[in-house]
Amino acid sequence: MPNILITADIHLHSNENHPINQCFLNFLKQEATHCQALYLLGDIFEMWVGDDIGLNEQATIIEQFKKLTDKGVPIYLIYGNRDFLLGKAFWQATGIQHLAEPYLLKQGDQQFILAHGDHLCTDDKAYQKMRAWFRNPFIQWLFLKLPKSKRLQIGQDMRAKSQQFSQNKAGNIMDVNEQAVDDLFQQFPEANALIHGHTHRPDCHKMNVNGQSKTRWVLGDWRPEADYLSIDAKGNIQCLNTLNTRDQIPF
Ligand SMILES: [Mn+2]
Repeated sequence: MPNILITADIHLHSNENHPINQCFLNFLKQEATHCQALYLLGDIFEMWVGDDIGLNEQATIIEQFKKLTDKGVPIYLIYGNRDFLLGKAFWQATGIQHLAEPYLLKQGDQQFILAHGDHLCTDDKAYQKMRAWFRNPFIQWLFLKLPKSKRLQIGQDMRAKSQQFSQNKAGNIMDVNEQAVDDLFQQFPEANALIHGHTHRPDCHKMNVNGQSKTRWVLGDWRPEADYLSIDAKGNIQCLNTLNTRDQIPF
């Protein structure tokens, strides 16, 4: 039986010819073609300021998603902090299904909590405030009423600001908060592992919650290694990478 594949934080560029886009396209055409299901844990796109813009810019990737779902490969997506405006036209064009986070995935005897991961970074108070604001449906509705050029401008400004803030903030503030992770495991006591992205700190952390050993898998951002997790029918999980993108992807 084919495996479940999970990845996150591709941050696909608006230019389709960008090496990261080509690398992800190859992943969809090769590794993902025979999988049981593909789970995308947010920030698949670097910026998404409306389906009317994104579906055009990302036409090649969209078409490949559609080919896969038409072929019977289910694809599921959790919003990231950059692509939470993916809307109805996107789901229709791709056949991808949206999952609310946290999502509990069951495979074999194992259960996995899936999330983008940004809501676990509770030490970054300013970010959490901003997140609540942008996730407000009324704010989103207003934003999507703006002309394309204005939305692109705002998106680019926010991107630049976020890069600037990240450089000035202490590293630990932008990582997940241990208590928040602990709370999430308490909420899903049957889960053996948590899988998330967002922090771009790929790792496999072992921890103890109420005397039980748990694992926290953190997916990287495909720079330089195009990481993904593969879960077999029994629920065994392993980290793989499709290729080393070190020489291809400008930082
Ligand atoms: Mn993110």
